[in-house]
Amino acid sequence: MIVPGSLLDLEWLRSNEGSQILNCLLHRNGTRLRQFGLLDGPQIPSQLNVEEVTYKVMLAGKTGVGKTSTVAKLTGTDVPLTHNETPGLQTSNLYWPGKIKHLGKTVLFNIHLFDAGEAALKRYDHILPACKDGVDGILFLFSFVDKGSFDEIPQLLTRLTNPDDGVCKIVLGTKFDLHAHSEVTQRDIRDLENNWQIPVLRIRNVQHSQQAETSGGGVGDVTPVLNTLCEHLWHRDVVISGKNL
Ligand SMILES: Nc1nc2c(ncn2[C@@H]2O[C@H](COP(=O)(O)OP(=O)(O)OP(=O)(O)O)[C@@H](O)[C@H]2O)c(=O)[nH]1
Ligand SMILES: [Mg+2]
Repeated sequence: MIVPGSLLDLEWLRSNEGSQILNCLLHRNGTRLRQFGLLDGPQIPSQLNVEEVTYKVMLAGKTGVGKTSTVAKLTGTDVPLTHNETPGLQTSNLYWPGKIKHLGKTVLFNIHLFDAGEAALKRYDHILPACKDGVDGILFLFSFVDKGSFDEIPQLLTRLTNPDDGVCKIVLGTKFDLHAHSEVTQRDIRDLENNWQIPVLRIRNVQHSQQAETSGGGVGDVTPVLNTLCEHLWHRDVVISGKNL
């Protein structure tokens, strides 16, 4: 497993250059990422010399675990308050910047998220191949308040990936705001990380306004998840291209 901060400079986002680029990606109030259309990507001043890289990432996990809510939280849209099964396949994209330490290069990660409802995946055979085709990374989701969803993760890992496929794999525990009622222990998480050599992250998919009241809110909530995802996607490219770190 790679050490956080070994490839991406995690402090860089707070630098002048980092915050200038981040501001181009955020809403004016600075609390969430902005949506961009197909033909109107972020306008980053050309003198900042930013290279854009595109990745496809799918979300997997039991129904109701929070895949659609996680996409909303990460992309800066409204998190659904109730569970509506995702009907088929939904795609969204987000931009997140990073500074590659060993190259001193600034990169804009353009991440396409593929979110399929679990019921639709079971009902239609063609959805899973569409998600897996050319996929660079998979986020495996479980909910802290549903042990069953955690116990399904190894099965999902075996079903969707193999150790040599080069796909970047990250496990994400949702509903961490309800951790007082958690059915998943720290030990369960440590064992999963050690057995599969995969990082396990945590996310609270609560509305930005709710979150702001409790813990400062804003884009800071999603920064650790996005940094880790980008760092692992970049690491995968480094491994695939056989370059030394
Ligand atoms: N408190 C809390 N609720 C959450 C969190 N994430 C998701 N939820 C709630 O969990 C329910 C299900 O979330 P969805 O995102 O629709 O679940 P899904 O995995 O997309 O489900 P399918 O589309 O059926 O596969 C919704 O009521 C969300 O509001 C979280 O981090 N905290
Ligand atoms: Mg859904």
